Amino acid sequence: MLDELIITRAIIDRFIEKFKSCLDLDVAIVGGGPAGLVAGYYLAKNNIRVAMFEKKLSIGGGMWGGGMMFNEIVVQEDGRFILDEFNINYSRYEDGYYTADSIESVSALTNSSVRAGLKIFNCVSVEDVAVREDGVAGLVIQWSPVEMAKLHVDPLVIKSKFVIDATGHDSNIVEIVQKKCEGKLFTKTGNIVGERSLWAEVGEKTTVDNSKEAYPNLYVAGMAANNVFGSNRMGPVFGGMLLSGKKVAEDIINKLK
Ligand code: 48F
Repeated sequence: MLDELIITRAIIDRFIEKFKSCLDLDVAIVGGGPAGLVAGYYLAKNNIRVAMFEKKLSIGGGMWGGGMMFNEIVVQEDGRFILDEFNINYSRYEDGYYTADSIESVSALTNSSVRAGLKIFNCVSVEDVAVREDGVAGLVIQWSPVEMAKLHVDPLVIKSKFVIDATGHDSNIVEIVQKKCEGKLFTKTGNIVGERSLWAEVGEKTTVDNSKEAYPNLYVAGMAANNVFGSNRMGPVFGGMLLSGKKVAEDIINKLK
């Protein structure tokens, strides 16, 4: 006989265990798009204490919809090994161009990163950062439905040695830091430089180069990196997003060593 109280208690207990194990992290990732997921995978695989906070119910960000809701993505030669790493099926379209089903891609990135040890909290919005003299020190989090309903409820706080802003085009976390924290960003202007119009070749390269520390203890990855450091968007080619997540994970792993 199924006991509903056991079901309820099981969910509450397990969630609280998971949540409590993520209050004091090495790395907190904001945003569950492709860049954040790949970063989370490589960090978790290297036994870094890492968790991801995603404001939506679903993980995957802008990857589900492929290009204009044609649910296929393109990955160029450079990023192909990451498709292999995540066991994503793909096929050659022309020399150097591979296509993958966007639904399978998001599912595989999510599955592999969780299995590697990444803890994902969906429906959680990051509304601010915690700061100390030496930079960002954690996240201020709130249930997304509270934010959506504009309820006046105080948030909770997660401590983290490093934060990755993987929030896509808006670079929400860097935006907050620019507005509310002391000092300048590590960009050429000291502020968010801003995204430029679409140029796939340049956007893809720079999104990897720009995946780095943008403020003490705050890293950027994916489209957020190009918004913060000022480079082009690239459209539905995803090699750069995947490589960006790997690059930022490697930078942080080196720093933690
Ligand atoms: O936008 P998104 O997929 O970012 P990405 O990993 O990838 C970009 C591509 O999807 C695409 C592209 C490729 O050519 O340009 O746009 O850089 O995922 C960002 C995620 O962050 C979440 C948001 O819901 C999305 O799933 N997010 C944004 N702000 C917050 C947040 C926040 N304040 N708190 C929690 N999650």
